[in-house]
Amino acid sequence: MAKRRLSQQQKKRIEAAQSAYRHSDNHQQGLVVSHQGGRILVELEPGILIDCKIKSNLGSIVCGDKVAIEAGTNEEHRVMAILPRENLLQRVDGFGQVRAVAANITQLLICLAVSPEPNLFLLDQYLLSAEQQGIEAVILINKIDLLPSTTDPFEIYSIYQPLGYDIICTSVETDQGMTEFRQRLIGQLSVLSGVSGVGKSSLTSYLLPNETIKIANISEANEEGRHTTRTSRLYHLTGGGELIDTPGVRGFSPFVDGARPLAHGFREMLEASGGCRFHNCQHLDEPNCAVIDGVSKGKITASRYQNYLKMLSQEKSS
Ligand SMILES: Nc1nc2c(ncn2[C@@H]2O[C@H](COP(=O)(O)OP(=O)(O)OP(=O)(O)O)[C@@H](O)[C@H]2O)c(=O)[nH]1
Ligand SMILES: [Mg+2]
Ligand SMILES: [Zn+2]
Repeated sequence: MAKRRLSQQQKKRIEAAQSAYRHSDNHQQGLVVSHQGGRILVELEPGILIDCKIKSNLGSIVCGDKVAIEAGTNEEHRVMAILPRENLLQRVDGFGQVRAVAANITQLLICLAVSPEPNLFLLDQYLLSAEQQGIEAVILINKIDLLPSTTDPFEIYSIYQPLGYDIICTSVETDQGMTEFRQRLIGQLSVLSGVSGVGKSSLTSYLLPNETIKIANISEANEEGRHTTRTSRLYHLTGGGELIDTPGVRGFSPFVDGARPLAHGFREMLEASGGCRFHNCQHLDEPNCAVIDGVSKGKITASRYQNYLKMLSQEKSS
Protein backbone atom coordinates (compact mmCIF):
# COMPACT_ATOMS: atom_id res chain seq x y z
CA MET A 1 0.00 0.00 0.00
CA ALA A 2 1.74 3.19 -1.18
CA LYS A 3 1.79 6.03 1.29
CA ARG A 4 0.68 9.48 0.13
CA ARG A 5 3.70 11.72 -0.43
CA LEU A 6 3.84 14.78 1.82
CA SER A 7 4.97 18.19 0.59
CA GLN A 8 7.93 19.87 2.31
CA GLN A 9 5.53 22.37 3.84
CA GLN A 10 3.30 19.64 5.26
CA LYS A 11 6.36 17.83 6.65
CA LYS A 12 7.53 21.04 8.37
CA ARG A 13 4.08 21.61 9.87
CA ILE A 14 3.91 18.04 11.18
CA GLU A 15 7.42 18.26 12.62
CA ALA A 16 6.58 21.59 14.34
CA ALA A 17 3.42 20.08 15.85
CA GLN A 18 5.34 17.02 17.07
CA SER A 19 8.10 19.16 18.52
CA ALA A 20 5.59 21.30 20.43
CA TYR A 21 3.96 18.13 21.71
CA ARG A 22 7.22 16.58 22.91
CA HIS A 23 7.84 19.67 25.02
CA SER A 24 4.39 19.84 26.56
CA ASP A 25 3.53 18.14 29.89
CA ASN A 26 0.31 16.77 28.55
CA HIS A 27 1.56 13.35 27.57
CA GLN A 28 3.20 10.12 28.60
CA GLN A 29 6.12 8.52 26.85
CA GLY A 30 6.41 4.90 25.86
CA LEU A 31 8.21 2.34 23.73
CA VAL A 32 6.61 0.84 20.62
CA VAL A 33 6.63 -2.97 20.82
CA SER A 34 4.48 -3.67 17.77
CA HIS A 35 2.57 -1.97 14.99
CA GLN A 36 -0.16 -3.77 13.14
CA GLY A 37 -2.52 -1.99 10.81
CA GLY A 38 -3.58 1.24 12.47
CA ARG A 39 -2.91 -0.02 16.01
CA ILE A 40 0.25 0.40 17.99
CA LEU A 41 1.15 -1.46 21.15
CA VAL A 42 3.08 0.86 23.44
CA GLU A 43 4.83 -0.07 26.67
CA LEU A 44 4.55 2.66 29.28
CA GLU A 45 6.68 0.88 31.82
CA PRO A 46 7.86 -2.73 32.08
CA GLY A 47 4.85 -5.01 31.67
CA ILE A 48 2.32 -2.20 31.13
CA LEU A 49 1.16 -2.26 27.52
CA ILE A 50 -1.51 -0.11 25.97
CA ASP A 51 -3.17 -0.27 22.63
CA CYS A 52 -3.01 3.08 20.78
CA LYS A 53 -4.33 4.67 17.65
CA ILE A 54 -2.12 6.99 15.65
CA LYS A 55 -2.60 10.67 15.01
CA SER A 56 -2.68 10.92 11.25
CA ASN A 57 0.36 12.01 9.25
CA LEU A 58 3.03 10.91 11.70
CA GLY A 59 4.76 8.76 9.08
CA SER A 60 5.97 5.24 9.80
CA ILE A 61 6.10 4.16 13.42
CA VAL A 62 8.12 1.05 14.10
CA CYS A 63 9.31 -1.20 16.93
CA GLY A 64 11.92 0.57 19.02
CA ASP A 65 10.37 3.99 18.48
CA LYS A 66 9.84 6.12 21.54
CA VAL A 67 6.56 7.97 21.32
CA ALA A 68 4.47 10.56 23.14
CA ILE A 69 0.91 9.40 23.78
CA GLU A 70 -2.22 11.10 25.02
CA ALA A 71 -5.24 9.59 26.73
CA GLY A 72 -8.39 10.53 24.88
CA THR A 73 -12.06 10.11 25.66
CA ASN A 74 -13.32 6.52 26.28
CA GLU A 75 -9.89 5.60 27.62
CA GLU A 76 -8.62 5.59 24.07
CA HIS A 77 -4.97 6.47 23.65
CA ARG A 78 -3.36 8.12 20.67
CA VAL A 79 0.25 8.37 19.58
CA MET A 80 0.83 12.11 19.09
CA ALA A 81 4.55 12.31 18.31
CA ILE A 82 7.62 10.23 17.62
CA LEU A 83 10.60 11.21 19.75
CA PRO A 84 13.84 11.91 17.86
CA ARG A 85 15.46 8.67 16.65
CA GLU A 86 19.05 7.51 17.11
CA ASN A 87 18.79 5.55 13.88
CA LEU A 88 16.26 3.93 11.57
CA LEU A 89 16.73 0.60 9.85
CA GLN A 90 14.94 0.54 6.51
CA ARG A 91 14.38 -1.86 3.66
CA VAL A 92 13.05 -1.72 0.14
CA ASP A 93 10.00 -3.71 -0.89
CA GLY A 94 9.40 -5.48 -4.20
CA PHE A 95 7.95 -2.25 -5.66
CA GLY A 96 10.99 -0.14 -4.80
CA GLN A 97 9.28 1.57 -1.84
CA VAL A 98 11.45 2.31 1.19
CA ARG A 99 9.93 0.90 4.39
CA ALA A 100 11.01 1.48 7.98
CA VAL A 101 11.82 -1.72 9.92
CA ALA A 102 13.00 -0.71 13.40
CA ALA A 103 14.30 2.35 15.22
CA ASN A 104 16.90 3.10 17.86
CA ILE A 105 18.59 -0.26 17.50
CA THR A 106 22.13 -0.89 18.66
CA GLN A 107 22.76 -4.22 16.95
CA LEU A 108 21.70 -5.90 13.70
CA LEU A 109 21.62 -9.70 13.85
CA ILE A 110 21.80 -11.02 10.30
CA CYS A 111 20.34 -14.48 10.49
CA LEU A 112 21.50 -17.05 7.93
CA ALA A 113 21.01 -20.79 8.19
CA VAL A 114 22.45 -24.01 6.92
CA SER A 115 19.08 -24.30 5.14
CA PRO A 116 17.76 -22.31 3.25
CA GLU A 117 21.18 -21.83 1.69
CA PRO A 118 22.76 -18.43 2.55
CA ASN A 119 22.65 -15.63 0.02
CA LEU A 120 25.91 -13.72 0.40
CA PHE A 121 24.71 -10.83 -1.77
CA LEU A 122 21.88 -10.23 0.69
CA LEU A 123 24.36 -10.57 3.56
CA ASP A 124 26.57 -7.88 1.99
CA GLN A 125 23.52 -5.63 1.56
CA TYR A 126 22.67 -6.03 5.25
CA LEU A 127 26.27 -5.34 6.26
CA LEU A 128 26.32 -2.25 4.07
CA SER A 129 23.09 -0.98 5.69
CA ALA A 130 24.57 -1.52 9.14
CA GLU A 131 27.80 0.27 8.23
CA GLN A 132 25.88 3.20 6.75
CA GLN A 133 23.79 3.54 9.92
CA GLY A 134 26.73 3.01 12.27
CA ILE A 135 25.03 -0.06 13.78
CA GLU A 136 27.00 -3.07 15.01
CA ALA A 137 26.33 -6.18 12.88
CA VAL A 138 26.57 -9.82 13.97
CA ILE A 139 26.25 -12.77 11.59
CA LEU A 140 24.29 -15.78 12.87
CA ILE A 141 24.42 -19.15 11.13
CA ASN A 142 21.46 -21.10 12.52
CA LYS A 143 20.42 -24.78 12.13
CA ILE A 144 24.04 -25.81 12.51
CA ASP A 145 22.71 -29.22 13.58
CA LEU A 146 21.82 -29.87 9.91
CA LEU A 147 25.49 -30.10 8.90
CA PRO A 148 26.93 -31.65 6.81
CA SER A 149 25.12 -30.03 3.91
CA THR A 150 25.88 -28.06 0.76
CA THR A 151 26.26 -24.92 2.90
CA ASP A 152 29.82 -24.45 4.10
CA PRO A 153 29.93 -22.17 7.17
CA PHE A 154 33.72 -22.10 6.94
CA GLU A 155 33.49 -20.15 3.69
CA ILE A 156 31.46 -17.50 5.54
CA TYR A 157 34.01 -17.50 8.37
CA SER A 158 36.93 -17.19 5.98
CA ILE A 159 35.43 -14.14 4.26
CA TYR A 160 33.81 -12.25 7.13
CA GLN A 161 35.84 -12.98 10.25
CA PRO A 162 38.99 -11.27 8.96
CA LEU A 163 36.85 -8.17 8.35
CA GLY A 164 36.07 -8.05 12.07
CA TYR A 165 32.49 -9.32 11.98
CA ASP A 166 31.42 -11.61 14.81
CA ILE A 167 29.90 -14.88 13.65
CA ILE A 168 27.86 -17.16 15.91
CA CYS A 169 26.74 -20.64 14.86
CA THR A 170 23.53 -21.65 16.59
CA SER A 171 21.03 -24.46 16.86
CA VAL A 172 17.80 -24.40 18.80
CA GLU A 173 17.76 -28.20 18.44
CA THR A 174 21.11 -28.95 20.10
CA ASP A 175 21.61 -25.64 22.04
CA GLN A 176 24.90 -25.06 20.24
CA GLY A 177 25.98 -21.43 20.40
CA MET A 178 22.95 -20.38 22.43
CA THR A 179 24.95 -19.25 25.48
CA GLU A 180 27.14 -17.06 23.28
CA PHE A 181 24.06 -15.77 21.46
CA ARG A 182 22.31 -14.93 24.74
CA GLN A 183 25.36 -13.10 26.03
CA ARG A 184 25.67 -11.10 22.84
CA LEU A 185 22.18 -9.66 23.42
CA ILE A 186 22.71 -8.32 26.95
CA GLY A 187 22.28 -4.56 27.15
CA GLN A 188 21.52 -4.22 23.43
CA LEU A 189 18.44 -3.41 21.39
CA SER A 190 18.90 -6.04 18.69
CA VAL A 191 16.91 -6.69 15.55
CA LEU A 192 16.81 -10.15 13.98
CA SER A 193 16.72 -9.98 10.18
CA GLY A 194 16.98 -12.55 7.44
CA VAL A 195 14.90 -14.44 4.90
CA SER A 196 11.89 -16.52 5.82
CA GLY A 197 12.57 -19.91 7.35
CA VAL A 198 16.07 -19.33 8.77
CA GLY A 199 14.70 -19.63 12.31
CA LYS A 200 14.43 -16.04 13.62
CA SER A 201 11.27 -16.76 15.61
CA SER A 202 12.67 -20.10 16.79
CA LEU A 203 15.71 -18.31 18.23
CA THR A 204 13.47 -15.67 19.84
CA SER A 205 11.19 -18.32 21.29
CA TYR A 206 14.16 -20.28 22.68
CA LEU A 207 15.12 -17.21 24.71
CA LEU A 208 11.52 -16.50 25.75
CA PRO A 209 9.92 -19.87 26.50
CA ASN A 210 6.94 -18.21 28.22
CA GLU A 211 5.92 -16.17 25.16
CA THR A 212 3.66 -17.55 22.45
CA ILE A 213 5.59 -16.95 19.23
CA LYS A 214 4.42 -18.46 15.97
CA ILE A 215 7.01 -20.71 14.35
CA ALA A 216 6.62 -22.57 11.05
CA ASN A 217 5.94 -26.26 11.51
CA ILE A 218 8.15 -28.64 9.55
CA SER A 219 5.75 -29.12 6.62
CA GLU A 220 5.09 -25.37 6.35
CA ALA A 221 8.81 -24.67 6.50
CA ASN A 222 9.37 -26.81 3.44
CA GLU A 223 6.82 -24.90 1.41
CA GLU A 224 8.32 -22.15 -0.72
CA GLY A 225 7.33 -18.62 0.08
CA ARG A 226 5.67 -19.40 3.40
CA HIS A 227 5.99 -16.50 5.81
CA THR A 228 5.16 -17.30 9.37
CA THR A 229 5.85 -14.03 11.18
CA ARG A 230 3.60 -11.26 9.88
CA THR A 231 4.63 -8.27 11.99
CA SER A 232 7.71 -7.24 13.91
CA ARG A 233 7.59 -7.52 17.68
CA LEU A 234 9.91 -6.26 20.41
CA TYR A 235 10.55 -8.54 23.41
CA HIS A 236 12.37 -7.88 26.68
CA LEU A 237 14.93 -10.55 27.50
CA THR A 238 15.24 -11.89 31.03
CA GLY A 239 19.01 -11.36 31.05
CA GLY A 240 18.60 -7.69 30.02
CA GLY A 241 18.33 -6.29 26.50
CA GLU A 242 15.57 -6.20 23.92
CA LEU A 243 15.12 -8.31 20.81
CA ILE A 244 12.96 -7.50 17.78
CA ASP A 245 11.80 -10.48 15.69
CA THR A 246 10.95 -9.41 12.13
CA PRO A 247 9.10 -11.13 9.29
CA GLY A 248 11.38 -12.50 6.56
CA VAL A 249 9.35 -11.03 3.76
CA ARG A 250 10.15 -12.16 0.28
CA GLY A 251 11.09 -9.56 -2.33
CA PHE A 252 12.48 -7.26 0.34
CA SER A 253 16.05 -6.10 0.41
CA PRO A 254 17.89 -3.90 2.87
CA PHE A 255 17.85 -0.21 2.08
CA VAL A 256 21.10 1.11 0.67
CA ASP A 257 21.64 4.83 0.98
CA GLY A 258 22.83 5.77 -2.50
CA ALA A 259 23.65 9.31 -1.32
CA ARG A 260 26.81 7.94 0.33
CA PRO A 261 29.68 6.23 -1.49
CA LEU A 262 28.77 2.53 -1.52
CA ALA A 263 32.36 1.45 -1.03
CA HIS A 264 32.30 3.05 2.45
CA GLY A 265 29.97 0.24 3.50
CA PHE A 266 32.60 -2.36 2.60
CA ARG A 267 35.20 -2.16 5.37
CA GLU A 268 38.11 -3.56 3.39
CA MET A 269 37.39 -1.31 0.39
CA LEU A 270 37.10 1.78 2.56
CA GLU A 271 40.46 0.96 4.08
CA ALA A 272 42.11 0.27 0.73
CA SER A 273 40.57 3.31 -1.00
CA GLY A 274 43.05 5.63 0.75
CA GLY A 275 45.60 4.30 -1.74
CA CYS A 276 43.51 5.08 -4.86
CA ARG A 277 44.84 7.78 -7.17
CA PHE A 278 41.50 9.63 -7.29
CA HIS A 279 39.74 10.58 -4.07
CA ASN A 280 36.35 9.94 -5.70
CA CYS A 281 37.44 6.64 -7.26
CA GLN A 282 34.51 4.27 -7.76
CA HIS A 283 36.89 1.31 -8.11
CA LEU A 284 35.49 0.38 -11.51
CA ASP A 285 38.28 0.80 -14.05
CA GLU A 286 40.13 3.89 -12.88
CA PRO A 287 43.94 3.85 -13.12
CA ASN A 288 45.93 3.17 -9.93
CA CYS A 289 42.93 1.88 -8.02
CA ALA A 290 44.05 0.27 -4.76
CA VAL A 291 40.77 -1.66 -4.45
CA ILE A 292 41.12 -3.34 -7.86
CA ASP A 293 44.75 -4.00 -7.01
CA GLY A 294 43.66 -5.55 -3.70
CA VAL A 295 41.21 -7.84 -5.52
CA SER A 296 43.82 -8.98 -8.03
CA LYS A 297 46.27 -9.73 -5.21
CA GLY A 298 43.62 -11.66 -3.28
CA LYS A 299 43.63 -9.19 -0.36
CA ILE A 300 40.00 -8.26 -1.08
CA THR A 301 37.62 -11.18 -1.61
CA ALA A 302 36.44 -11.25 -5.22
CA SER A 303 32.84 -12.15 -4.25
CA ARG A 304 32.60 -9.06 -2.04
CA TYR A 305 33.93 -6.88 -4.85
CA GLN A 306 31.44 -8.48 -7.30
CA ASN A 307 28.61 -7.76 -4.87
CA TYR A 308 29.82 -4.16 -4.62
CA LEU A 309 29.71 -3.85 -8.44
CA LYS A 310 26.21 -5.37 -8.51
CA MET A 311 24.94 -2.90 -5.89
CA LEU A 312 26.56 -0.02 -7.75
CA SER A 313 24.87 -0.97 -11.02
CA GLN A 314 21.51 -1.44 -9.24
CA GLU A 315 21.87 1.99 -7.67
CA LYS A 316 22.70 3.60 -11.01
CA SER A 317 19.71 2.00 -12.74
CA SER A 318 17.24 3.00 -10.00
N1 LIG B 1 17.04 -28.28 12.46
C1 LIG B 1 16.74 -27.05 12.88
N2 LIG B 1 15.57 -26.48 12.53
C2 LIG B 1 15.32 -25.23 12.97
C3 LIG B 1 16.23 -24.49 13.79
N3 LIG B 1 15.71 -23.28 14.04
C4 LIG B 1 14.51 -23.25 13.40
N4 LIG B 1 14.27 -24.41 12.76
C5 LIG B 1 13.07 -24.77 11.96
O1 LIG B 1 13.00 -23.88 10.83
C6 LIG B 1 11.65 -23.61 10.48
C7 LIG B 1 11.44 -22.12 10.33
O2 LIG B 1 11.58 -21.49 11.59
P1 LIG B 1 10.96 -20.06 11.95
O3 LIG B 1 11.51 -19.75 13.32
O4 LIG B 1 9.49 -20.03 11.79
O5 LIG B 1 11.65 -19.16 10.83
P2 LIG B 1 11.58 -17.56 10.65
O6 LIG B 1 12.95 -17.11 10.24
O7 LIG B 1 11.01 -16.92 11.85
O8 LIG B 1 10.60 -17.41 9.40
P3 LIG B 1 9.58 -16.18 9.03
O9 LIG B 1 8.80 -15.85 10.24
O10 LIG B 1 8.74 -16.73 7.91
O11 LIG B 1 10.46 -15.05 8.57
C8 LIG B 1 10.80 -24.27 11.59
O12 LIG B 1 10.32 -25.52 11.10
C9 LIG B 1 11.78 -24.49 12.71
O13 LIG B 1 11.43 -25.58 13.55
C10 LIG B 1 17.45 -25.15 14.17
O14 LIG B 1 18.31 -24.62 14.87
N5 LIG B 1 17.66 -26.42 13.67
MG1 LIG C 1 9.33 -15.78 12.15
ZN1 LIG D 1 39.72 2.84 -6.39
